[in-house]
Amino acid sequence: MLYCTITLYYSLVPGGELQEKFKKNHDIIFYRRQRDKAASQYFASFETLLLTDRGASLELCERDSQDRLCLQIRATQSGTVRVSLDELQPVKPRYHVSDVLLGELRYEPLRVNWKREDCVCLTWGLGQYKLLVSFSPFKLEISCDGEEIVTLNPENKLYFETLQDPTRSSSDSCQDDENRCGLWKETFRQFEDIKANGPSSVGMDLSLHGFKHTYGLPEHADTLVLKDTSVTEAYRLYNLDVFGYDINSRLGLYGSVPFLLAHKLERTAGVFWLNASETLVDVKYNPEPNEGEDEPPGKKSKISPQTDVRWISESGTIDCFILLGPTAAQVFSQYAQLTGYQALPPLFSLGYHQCRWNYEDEADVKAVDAGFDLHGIPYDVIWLDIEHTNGKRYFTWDSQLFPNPAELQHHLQKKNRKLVVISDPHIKIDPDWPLYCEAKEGGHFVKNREGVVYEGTCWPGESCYLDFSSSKTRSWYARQFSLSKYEGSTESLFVWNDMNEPSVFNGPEQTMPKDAVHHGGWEHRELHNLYGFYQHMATFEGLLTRSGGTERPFILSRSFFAGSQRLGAIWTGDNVATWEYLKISIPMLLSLSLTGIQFCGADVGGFVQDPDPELLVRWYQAGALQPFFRGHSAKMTKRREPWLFGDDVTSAIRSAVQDRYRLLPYWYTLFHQAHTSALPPIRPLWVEFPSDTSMFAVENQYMIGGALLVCPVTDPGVTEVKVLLPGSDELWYDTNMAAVHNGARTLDLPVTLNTVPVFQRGGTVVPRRAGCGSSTADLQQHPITLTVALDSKGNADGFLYLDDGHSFSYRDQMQFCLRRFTMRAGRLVNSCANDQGSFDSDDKVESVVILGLNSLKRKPKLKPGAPKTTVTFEFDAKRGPLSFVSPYNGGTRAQLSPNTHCSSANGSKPKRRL
Ligand code: NBV
Repeated sequence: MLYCTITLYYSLVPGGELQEKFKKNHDIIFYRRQRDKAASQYFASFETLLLTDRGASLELCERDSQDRLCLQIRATQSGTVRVSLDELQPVKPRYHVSDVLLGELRYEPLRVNWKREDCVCLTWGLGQYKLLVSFSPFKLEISCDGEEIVTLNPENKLYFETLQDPTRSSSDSCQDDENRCGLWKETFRQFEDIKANGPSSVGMDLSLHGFKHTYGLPEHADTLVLKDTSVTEAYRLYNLDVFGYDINSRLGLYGSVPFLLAHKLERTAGVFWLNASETLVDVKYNPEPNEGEDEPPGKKSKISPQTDVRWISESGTIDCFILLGPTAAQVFSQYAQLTGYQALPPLFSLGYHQCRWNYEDEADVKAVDAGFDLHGIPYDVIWLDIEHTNGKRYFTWDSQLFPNPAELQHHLQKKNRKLVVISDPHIKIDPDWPLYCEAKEGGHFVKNREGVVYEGTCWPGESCYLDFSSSKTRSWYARQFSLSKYEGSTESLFVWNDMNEPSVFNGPEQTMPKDAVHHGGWEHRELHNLYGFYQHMATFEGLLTRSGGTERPFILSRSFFAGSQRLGAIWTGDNVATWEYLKISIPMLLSLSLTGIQFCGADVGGFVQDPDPELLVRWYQAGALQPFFRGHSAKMTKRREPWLFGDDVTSAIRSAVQDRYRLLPYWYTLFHQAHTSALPPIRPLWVEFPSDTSMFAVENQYMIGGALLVCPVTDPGVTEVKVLLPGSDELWYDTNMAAVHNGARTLDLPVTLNTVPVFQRGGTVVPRRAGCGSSTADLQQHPITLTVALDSKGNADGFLYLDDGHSFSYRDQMQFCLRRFTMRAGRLVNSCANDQGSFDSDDKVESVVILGLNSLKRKPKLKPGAPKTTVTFEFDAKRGPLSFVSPYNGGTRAQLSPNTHCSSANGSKPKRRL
């Protein structure tokens, strides 16, 4: 039976009223305290300014309280400004987030550009950026070539609650001052939170000049463009297990990335607030006044729009990074230089995953596996949820249901398929279970405020929670994944970390009490949002060590933080099988992608409730176009393997999954790009069309890489969808119909149940496999095909990345191949795009489809459709394996026949292998 607390968002309080399980803004006392506080006045003094070769430091003093802060300003060459604030002389150290930033950054020396009594202007590098520090009151303005970009503390909302000595501070007394409530103790429902450090919140405001659109701050089930929170709840960043979460809500879900992006014509900027405690973010858009409203007619308004953002965290310090772009690509790269790049997924994990809570037993798993073969649907991974264990003891197997787990994995592995098993962070209290005893003796559990091991309830009943914030505990946990320790596991077993917010059924807001204590004596409140990140990190270490450091791990985690992209994949948790949830999955995944979490997906079909067949098909079609592609369903739902709904449904799902497999060379190339340059594989339209304001809020369509525009159907019973095709200079080729459309228009596209609207942008080359096989390993047998979609000048460009798909040899031995395909004036050139790599494989390009020859004004010397067209091509053989076995025919959509004639630019025949 499903544990009853999970279904209860609300519970009855005496009097029969419903009370919510999760806090609303007004229940969050530190947030209220900051919001209600009159503006503070921090002053700086020039005498305290210290310039070193790594930046500047300055002392700030609050006028009334005389609290003193230490401000550090640092800047990197790549265009990031770091502003850090901590108490100058704290009564005890405050928590600083470690393990999220990649390492020590390289800062530039700051120099004084000019100074006055009340301010100093600093600059660095080539001098285009300036930092104006005003002393009274303190403010910081960042500008580029005279244009203001961001102002910190424009409204004097900077507020740092300095730690007090508990023995000398007066206790809570709500009578004399309402704001004193909750300073040292707070009660929410039946839960008491004793604050060992008393009030410790930090907050600051900033203005983004000229910006009217902001994005990011996952995880919320909400729109892509952030809402103005003066009329709604603030964005809450607090990792919570919210079963069947509400949509259009700012309630914090399973993970948090405190990173916000802002975009306007000619600039994208980012703000990263590195703090792991509960955080609320208010966004306020200030539109520009209508021209002439405040100023004489005819005079252009000097007041530009601006967005005000206010960050408030419960504890820790202020460590705020301003990423200056100016392009979106630069912001992605600046952010990745801080928190890391997307891990390159093993190829199998980009295939389709089949999950259910639960596949009952070994026979069930084998039958489902066989079902995919029988129905010709490729898939790579089958998953086991919590029921596979012996009484929810992770790292064990139910001996009745899964008596031969290793044999099961070999059975799957013979078909090159993998098994993923769940491993949650709670550990059943069972003195007869060696793993529990070892963890207890090793001091690996989180403690309560009294200093004894904290106990909470979860799936196994009474449980303890591993303290992954300790590197010792992470290594201990990592060792549990070794093949010798984890009985029944093999190299083809991979891992799923669930419930790692952490979820505690009997905890406040179904999570761990904030006054629980971690390694080093840190309260849970300091690092709550890092808990899942740390479990993910420990599991990553486990799988990495298991292979002696040679194989790429695959781990799916529900909870995450900034930097989780380095560790694997993330999914959007317990969604519901309705059209609204299908729709919201797109902005949710785009927000994750913008904030670095690029290997992300949503449960296909919806986790809770039963989808009708049409919804299921549409969800597969949408899921096949999302980075992580997994069908999943809850225990209480009906079975929904793709072949259970009749031939039409099976065939539509088959075709969506097969298309995904054929497109994997493109996806893999995009992931290589994410891994090396931080560009997200799926991108909102504004990222590709930054100067087209009509794209800034589009969230039902997006780009896969720079080449494919997709518009999944997310409404029932439709026979037509409206597709926005951007760019007046663009051509868009309908990949289903081979029709070409001009950009800057809305297309009314007729659709059937089988239509998946995908358009290839003119000027691009998309690599695919010619067939799809039954798994990604099988897929490799098929040759590559290229779809060259010409732009209006007859040009096109694209890349293909190849490596062994599973190991780190691409990194350690440079065994990879990156090819570039360039079409110019009727000549297609296949050249090496990175000559540091070398990779031996049998891959070959078998066919080239050229789209758009007919629409060219000056046609290259190709005769569309002619059986023996001679086409010029050039083949740069430099250290790459890819050969054209049968180069192409020119035709608007002519598939190559293997014996088509060709000649190369240099007259030589292409070699088969390099
Ligand atoms: O482990 C059971 C489920 C899992 O299937 C789902 O994907 C997770 O998001 N898990 C949550 C626990 C409870 C769900 C009600």
